[in-house]
Amino acid sequence: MKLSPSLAAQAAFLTSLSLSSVTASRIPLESRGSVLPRQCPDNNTVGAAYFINNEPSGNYILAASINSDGTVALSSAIYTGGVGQHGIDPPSGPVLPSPLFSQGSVVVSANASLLATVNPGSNTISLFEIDPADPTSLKMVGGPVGSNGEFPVSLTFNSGGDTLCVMNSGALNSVQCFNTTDRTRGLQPITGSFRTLGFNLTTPPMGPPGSPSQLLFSADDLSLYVAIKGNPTAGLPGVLAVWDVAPDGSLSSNGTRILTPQVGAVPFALANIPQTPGALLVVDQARGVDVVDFSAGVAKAAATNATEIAVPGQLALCWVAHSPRTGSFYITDLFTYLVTEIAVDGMTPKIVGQYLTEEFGGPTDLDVASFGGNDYMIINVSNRTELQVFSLPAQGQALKLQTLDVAGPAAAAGVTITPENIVGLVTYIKPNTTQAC
Ligand SMILES: *[C@@H]1O[C@H](CO)[C@@H](O)[C@H](O)[C@H]1NC(C)=O
Ligand SMILES: *[C@@H]1O[C@H](CO)[C@@H](O)[C@H](O)[C@H]1NC(C)=O
Ligand SMILES: *[C@@H]1O[C@H](CO)[C@@H](O)[C@H](O)[C@H]1NC(C)=O
Ligand SMILES: *[C@@H]1O[C@H](CO)[C@@H](O)[C@H](O)[C@H]1NC(C)=O
Ligand SMILES: *[C@@H]1O[C@H](CO)[C@@H](O)[C@H](O)[C@H]1NC(C)=O
Ligand SMILES: *[C@@H]1O[C@H](CO)[C@@H](O)[C@H](O)[C@H]1NC(C)=O
Ligand SMILES: *[C@@H]1O[C@H](CO)[C@@H](O)[C@H](O)[C@H]1NC(C)=O
Ligand SMILES: *[C@@H]1O[C@H](CO)[C@@H](O)[C@H](O)[C@H]1NC(C)=O
Ligand SMILES: *[C@H]1O[C@H](CO)[C@@H](O)[C@H](O)[C@H]1NC(C)=O
Repeated sequence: MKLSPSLAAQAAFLTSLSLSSVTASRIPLESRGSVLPRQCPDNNTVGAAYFINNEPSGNYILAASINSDGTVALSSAIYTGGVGQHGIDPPSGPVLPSPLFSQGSVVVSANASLLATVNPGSNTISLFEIDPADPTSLKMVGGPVGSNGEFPVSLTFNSGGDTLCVMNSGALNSVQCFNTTDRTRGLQPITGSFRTLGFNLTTPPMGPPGSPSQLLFSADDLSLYVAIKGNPTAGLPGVLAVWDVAPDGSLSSNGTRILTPQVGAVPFALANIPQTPGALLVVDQARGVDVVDFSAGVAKAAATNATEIAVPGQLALCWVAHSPRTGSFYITDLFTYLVTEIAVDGMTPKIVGQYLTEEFGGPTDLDVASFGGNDYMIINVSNRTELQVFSLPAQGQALKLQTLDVAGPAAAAGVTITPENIVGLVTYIKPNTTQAC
């Protein structure tokens, strides 16, 4: 197994997370940031991209339309019925643009045309129906419901969209699943799906080190994965916890905890690998990218080391999205401003490209919108309050298409935007969209 530079060095970085340390260890690289010329005679709305402002005064979903040429435009703001909150950054550090230390704060089920968001300051989650004909229009289903824990930060739908699970990362850190099928009453807790994580955390939690990161259904819906970051300076390993999911939606009473070093020190984001059934990609803030093999069961996965690669020069490698068209995973690094493209062959990850978002940009959450034979990667560029769109015509060939200012339009619409609070980025494409240009 290949390791990135010394864990102690990484640990020092993680506890300081100082913004001024950024330039020192940047690696040189090519920028493919040229703007594509576009021809698009019939430029309609084909979908939407969503994120939340996560404000303590009121949590709003911001919806941007996605046009058939891949560009995005801010369109509407929808109240979630709850409030946002920022986790506690290291005492000596600045307030960071990663308020929940997580991936999956806003999620979509294309299958069920549903969107769900966390309200971290209310200990609730909210469910919305997406209008397939006008995806920037959302209708709340029932009302916000308790997350059965404190400081909810990550959500996951199963593939059918009839089950939604939430992970709480505060003093009461836990997992709870809900049935989404009652479109009148809204989310109904599933019996036997509450599990505590058992970590000694505060509300709001301190992070990023030591805080819960993400939960995710396996591709076959039979397992639920949870990633919790280690804290190298406190000597705490990262953890990947796994529960079996029964047909009635309940979770097994036994879970398995896979400790680092097998899965790395600071797991931040998870993704299923479609081309390798049972394989899970783990983005590790301290070590690079791991691929964990669950195809022969949980016990075997726990006993086998992950296949790991380091991403040279990485500083805060955190968020991941998959492109069906290129088959690659795209991973953002908050402090190098790079997106790293990873291809996975069987169990083996390899770097196939790196792209600069923008100097001092600070890319965070991202998603890939796939329609009409084209894929577009939409990235929240935190330090600029921007969305950036890249076209993904083929592996290794991401091309910057658009940079959209978000602060101006949001302020004009009267929606409060505090840059370091905003979080999440997820897309929805209208069913049967064949048009692209
Ligand atoms: C497509 O529509 C968007 C939003 O109206 C606009 O910003 C963009 O320039 C249009 N693209 C083309 C090629 O007309
Ligand atoms: C949609 O749900 C059905 C039924 O659960 C499932 O078979 C299918 O794979 C799902 N599609 C996606 C894209 O997840
Ligand atoms: C929990 O963490 C606090 C510090 O945040 C510490 O004072 C306390 O002893 C810990 N409790 C346990 C049971 O480890
Ligand atoms: C729970 O225990 C059963 C029986 O030993 C085992 O097959 C299964 O893999 C375990 N599940 C987890 C998530 O540890
Ligand atoms: C969800 O609720 C519906 C309607 O009550 C029921 O048919 C279905 O079995 C439930 N699913 C789960 C996973 O509990
Ligand atoms: C896993 O990695 C550790 C540390 O690098 C090593 O000591 C151990 O032998 C490896 N185990 C397997 C099963 O490869
Ligand atoms: C944010 O932008 C400012 C101004 O360009 C820059 O000085 C600062 O280093 C940037 N912060 C990060 C985290 O990139
Ligand atoms: C999309 O296509 C599927 C299968 O071709 C069809 O069943 C469905 O009705 C279509 N949906 C819409 C909204 O046109
Ligand atoms: C992206 O999120 C960060 C916080 O995580 C925020 O600072 C930034 O303004 C966001 N940008 C957009 C376009 O939403």
